Amino acid sequence: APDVVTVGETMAALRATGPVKLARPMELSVAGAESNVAIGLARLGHHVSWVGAVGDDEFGALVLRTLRAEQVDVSHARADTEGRPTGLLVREDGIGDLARVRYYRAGSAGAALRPPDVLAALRPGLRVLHLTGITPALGASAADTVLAAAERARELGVTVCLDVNYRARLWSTEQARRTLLPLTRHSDILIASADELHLVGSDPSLAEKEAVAALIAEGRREVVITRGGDGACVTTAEGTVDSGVRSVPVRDVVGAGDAFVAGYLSALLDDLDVVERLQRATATGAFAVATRGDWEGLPTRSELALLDSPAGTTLR
Ligand code: KDG
Repeated sequence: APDVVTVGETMAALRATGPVKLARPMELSVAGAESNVAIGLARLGHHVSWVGAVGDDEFGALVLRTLRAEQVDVSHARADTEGRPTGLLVREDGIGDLARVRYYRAGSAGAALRPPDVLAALRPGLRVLHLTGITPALGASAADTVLAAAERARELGVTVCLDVNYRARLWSTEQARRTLLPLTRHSDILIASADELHLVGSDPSLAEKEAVAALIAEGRREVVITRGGDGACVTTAEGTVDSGVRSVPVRDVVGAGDAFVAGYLSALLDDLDVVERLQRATATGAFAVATRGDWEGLPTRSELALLDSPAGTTLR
């Protein structure tokens, strides 16, 4: 039985090595914030189930095959029977580490997620339900599904983790706030960047410190604020802990947040304390940043320690 369930849309991902309009070659992979977390957890040896819908098409087969190969349980995933396609994401690499992402996911199978899809996967004994603010942005049915999942998990005593992950291409801040506020009230662990706090706090005008304190006062168990290359901090009722910074050569920052979450939840599942959770999270985040692709470079458990080898080490 899985320790973690996550629910979301996973798309086919095309990555161009330059402007698409110049017909550069593209690499095909898969992308989805929640499945990135699932892969990260599975690589670290945890039992994790991804719930979602794909099209009854080759991209859908690619998504399911990839997740299966990564030891992610897909027994609650389904292929759409009404002709909706698998969503697509196109990414163009720009100058340095700047990248542009475009979605082709309106009307996709993954956006047509319904509450029964995920409710069947939530069983007593499950430890964590991981959600992001991307899935509820896909439409009313997906938003209902995510909220229903959070409510059921709560009833079962399952820890609910919500990564805000605001995507401006999918919805406005007003829409996001309206949908994410009720979802936040069902979450135990809230993960956000400082500039996302106004989407999940009951008083959007509060500064970071006060906003975090208010979230804790309203019943969130842990509020994790991520700061990209500057690390992260966690606030609980006991106080705030800072991660410190890990410097790695930056190759590709997309997926770093998901890798961070995977490390954080992995350490939580291992019953490690907040300091150790942050340590593992910054380590897995660093792996994602230092390697190409959203999830391809995520570490296995034995690879975690490699980050501490001296620069230029060759393993033979
Ligand atoms: O977190 C990385 C994601 O941005 C990527 O995998 C695609 O889920 C995705 C999204 O909607 O942006």
